[in-house]
Amino acid sequence: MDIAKEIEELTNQALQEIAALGELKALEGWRVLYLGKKSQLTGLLRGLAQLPVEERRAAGALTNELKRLLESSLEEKRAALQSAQVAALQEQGRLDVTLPGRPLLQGRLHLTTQVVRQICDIFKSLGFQVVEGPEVEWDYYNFEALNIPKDHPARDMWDTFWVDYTNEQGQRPMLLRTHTSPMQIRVMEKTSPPVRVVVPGKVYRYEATDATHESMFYQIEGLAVDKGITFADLKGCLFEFARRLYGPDRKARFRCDYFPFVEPGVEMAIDCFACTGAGCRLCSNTGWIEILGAGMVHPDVLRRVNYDPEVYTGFAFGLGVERIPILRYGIEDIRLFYSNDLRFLKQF
Ligand code: FA5
Repeated sequence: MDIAKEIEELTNQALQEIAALGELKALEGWRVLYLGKKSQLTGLLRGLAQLPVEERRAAGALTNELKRLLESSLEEKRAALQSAQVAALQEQGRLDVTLPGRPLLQGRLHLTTQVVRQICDIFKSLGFQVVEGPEVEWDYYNFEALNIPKDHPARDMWDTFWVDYTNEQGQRPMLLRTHTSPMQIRVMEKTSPPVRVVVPGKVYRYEATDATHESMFYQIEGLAVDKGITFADLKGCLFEFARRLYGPDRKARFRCDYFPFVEPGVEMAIDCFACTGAGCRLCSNTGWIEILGAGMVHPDVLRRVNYDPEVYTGFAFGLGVERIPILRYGIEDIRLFYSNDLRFLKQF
C-alpha cells in the first residue's frame, strides 16, 4: 500500500478511537496499541530503512509527523481525563483541594554518625587515617594480644557478650568486641611503622545500663606509633582534639588509669556541662565526665606484632563517642540514642 495512504488511515483510526475514550486505563491500552513497541507506527519507522532513497525522505517526514501527532493527542487526552476525574471527585464531595498537603518526613544522619564524622575529620586534619574492623572478634585480638590472658582479673573490666561457638579445645574464642582496641593489633600486624590511624565503630558490653552506660555504644580508637613518640605527643594531640571539639573554654583533665595494654595509662575527662563542676546526676557528683582512656602502647604489645620497642614507641586512646554530644547538648540519658524515638532524633 502507498505509505501516505497507510498513514492517513492510521491517523484517522487512532484519532477516532482516542476521542471515544472515557477512562485513563483505556488510554494506556490505546498508547500501547498506537505508540508501543509492536505498534504499526514502530513497524513503519523500522521499514523506512528499506525504502528507496528517493521515497525515504518524504515517508520519513510523514511518519515522524504521525508520531508527534499521536504523542501530543495522548498527552492532551491524559490531562483532560485527569481533570475530569478530579472534578468528579470534587462534585461528589470526596476531594477537598483546599486541604493542606501532608509533609513528607525527611531523613537525616543519626546524631552518632554526625559526631563520628566530626571527630574523624579532626583527627584526619592531624594526619590520622580512618580504618574500620570487625564487630564479631576473636578473644585473641580483643584480650590476649592486648596483655589480657585467659583468667586474668582485668577481663572483669569488660563484661563480655560471648558468641555461642565452642572450638575443638572446648573453648569459646569468639565475642562481640568490648572495645575498638583489637584494631590496634590488626593494624600493626598488617603495617610497618609509622602508623597513625583512628578506628570508629560499635562495641558491646554486657552491663546494667544507666544514664551514661549503654550495652551497645560507639568508640573511636586512636593509634600512633613511630620513632620518638612520647607522652607529650599524647597529651598535645588529645588536648588539641578537645579544644577543637569544645572550644578553648572547656576544661580537660588527665588522671592515672590502668589498662593492661598501655604503660603508663590515663583517663581524660571534661568538666560536666550540666553542673560545670559542682556535681550532679549526670557526672555522678564528681563534676567530670570521663570521655576516653589512653596511654603509651605497652612494649609487650609492640613485640607481639614484631615492632621493636627499643626503636618504636606509640600512644593509643579509646574514646566513647556518645559522651561527646551528651556533654555538648546536655542530653540527660545515653539510652535515648538508640531507642528510636523520632522526637529525640529529630532535634539534631
Ligand atoms: C577502653 O575501652 C579502652 N579500650 C580504652 C583505651 C584505648 C585505653 C587505648 C588505652 C588505650 P574504657 O572501658 O574506659 O576503656 O572505655 C573507653 C570510653 O568508652 C570511656 O571513657 C567512656 O567514654 C566510654 N564508655 C565506656 N563504657 C561505656 C558504656 N557502657 N556506655 C557508653 N560509653 C561507655
